[in-house]
Amino acid sequence: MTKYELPKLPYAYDALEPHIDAKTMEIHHSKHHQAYTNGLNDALEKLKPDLQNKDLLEILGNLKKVPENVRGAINFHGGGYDNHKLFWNNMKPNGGGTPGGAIADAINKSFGNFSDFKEQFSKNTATIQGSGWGWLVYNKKSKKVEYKAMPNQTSPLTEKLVPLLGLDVWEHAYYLKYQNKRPDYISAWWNVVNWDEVDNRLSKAK
Ligand code: MN3
Repeated sequence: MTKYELPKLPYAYDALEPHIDAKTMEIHHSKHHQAYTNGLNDALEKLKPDLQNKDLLEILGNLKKVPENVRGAINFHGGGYDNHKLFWNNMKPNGGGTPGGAIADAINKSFGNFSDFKEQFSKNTATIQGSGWGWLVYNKKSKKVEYKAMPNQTSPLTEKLVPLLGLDVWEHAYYLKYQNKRPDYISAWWNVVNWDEVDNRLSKAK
């Protein structure tokens, strides 16, 4: 079986300063994401080769095929591995602003306009109870983008939704700089969103 490795960050740990501080990025990537990666490899080792060698996205999209005794671990660590991989690429230094192209059209169609989308996404993600993620996803059935809050590390893929843009609101993602002020972290995060990447993900999802 091929072991998963911690994906490299596409920028330096301090590249998202002052919005996301270097220490948080370093611990988040090198410790937390590493732990999900290790947990995923441990869980995969318990599966039979036919399932073990499947693409992770396919495994997450068909969790029922994973034997019950390993399903929880795949959901948590496999979701954690993929969510964080997405998260790093969803951000970039000097990001933010207003998106253009197909993603802008899709957001306007589903939420009315960008500012209403941003407000809804921020409010719903700020009020997630405990640990979880706020997501902008693509729903292949309705052919629309939607907002979806997910608990812990459960991937939107488990509900057949394609993740486009994710925001990690586990305390480990912001507590060093923002402490209990989750809404302040969310406001700052909009300044580092990589809209080109989100637009790319949408065109691949369609
Ligand atoms: Mn995290």
